[in-house]
Amino acid sequence: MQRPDRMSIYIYEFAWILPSIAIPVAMIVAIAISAFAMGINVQGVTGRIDPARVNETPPFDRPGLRQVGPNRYEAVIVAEIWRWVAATPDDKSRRVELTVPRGSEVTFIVTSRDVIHGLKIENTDVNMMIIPGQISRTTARFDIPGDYLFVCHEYCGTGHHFMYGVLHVE
Ligand SMILES: [Cu+2]
Repeated sequence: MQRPDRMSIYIYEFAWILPSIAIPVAMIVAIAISAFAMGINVQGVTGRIDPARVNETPPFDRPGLRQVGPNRYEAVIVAEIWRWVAATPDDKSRRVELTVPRGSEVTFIVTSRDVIHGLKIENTDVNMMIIPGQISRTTARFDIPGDYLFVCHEYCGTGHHFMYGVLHVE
């Protein structure tokens, strides 16, 4: 093997340097293509809201579940430390329970009043960041009866583990 002088790089060194630059570059290109060319974005963000005026801003002035068509429901939910509000703003119960018939399509419209939360509903694709100032929206279909736990999946303070509710599918 050739003895290296100050300016040369061993071929083995180069074999590691090249992929350690090429792999991150390829990943950044892949993220840019998926975000800008294919339009793949974080689930749900559909609008902006003044987080200080959640109570006065529709639809969050009337949180809760409502039927909007045959087998179609809208669940308007406000996240705050440390509960999901899906009833009148003065309802102090920590646990939210929503009930829909089997085969329902439920659109979740969610925002946060204070800090960053996350909404994850078990056994569904619903997995959204709930960020103050943003309205997150997603739709899921519930064909299998049962209780679907929904939780906050973004650590939001000491009461984070209390932040859960249940969607009953009858
Ligand atoms: Cu949390």
